[in-house]
Amino acid sequence: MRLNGGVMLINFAEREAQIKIVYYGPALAGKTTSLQYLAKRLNVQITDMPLAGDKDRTVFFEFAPLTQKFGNWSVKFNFYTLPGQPRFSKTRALVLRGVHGIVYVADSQYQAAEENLRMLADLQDRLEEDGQVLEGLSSQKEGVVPIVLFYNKRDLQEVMPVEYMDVTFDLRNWKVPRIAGCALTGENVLKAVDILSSNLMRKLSERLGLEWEDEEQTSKV
Ligand SMILES: Nc1nc2c(ncn2[C@@H]2O[C@H](COP(=O)(O)OP(=O)(O)O)[C@@H](O)[C@H]2O)c(=O)[nH]1
Ligand SMILES: [Mg+2]
Repeated sequence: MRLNGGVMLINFAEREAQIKIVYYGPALAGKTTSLQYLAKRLNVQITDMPLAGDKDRTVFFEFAPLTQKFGNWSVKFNFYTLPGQPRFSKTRALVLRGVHGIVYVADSQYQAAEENLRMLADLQDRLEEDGQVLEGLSSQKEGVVPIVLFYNKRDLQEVMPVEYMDVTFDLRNWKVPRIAGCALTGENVLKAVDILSSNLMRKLSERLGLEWEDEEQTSKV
């Protein structure tokens, strides 16, 4: 079932690379709101894409493409969000197929604590089915998927302290980037993508054998 899991789609003849980024996380955490802010700021269109779901249901998921120049290469970032209440794991697996990076949107409200962890475990399971693994969780070299944790809804009054959320995600042992923000106002939404895309571009440039200068190249993302 493994297609191009973890391996970037690179077309050397056309000097074009495609990178798939998925917003994952619990229902109502703010994935769609994040993508909407991103699309607005970067001036790209969001398309509702149909996906054949289970039991003849069609599930729609959001998709937004963003093309960036990188030297004489063209890099297309394809952003996807997990659909609303994806009851079927098959749907989640389909959206994830061929993913290169994850923005994990966690809801900072106390009542979401459990669901934040449950969907993260679900993400790991779905990736594992495709022979992939989240970064920082294994010494595996192939199929490692970079992730950034986005602690959303920091504008609300009653939210878990950031340090508390770090403990729930065991970030002392799991060395991945995290950033707190607010998808409604857009606070740190672009920053989260920037952290992830810098990581991905570093990997890509290693594969292409090119120099990669962080600040300069990703400032627009
Ligand atoms: N207060 C607050 N509400 C948010 C924030 N982000 C999203 N929401 C709200 O949470 C609800 C679910 O957001 P949505 O983006 O649809 O979640 P999704 O299911 O993860 O795609 C909506 O009513 C949003 O307006 C945020 O940062 N702060
Ligand atoms: Mg949504």
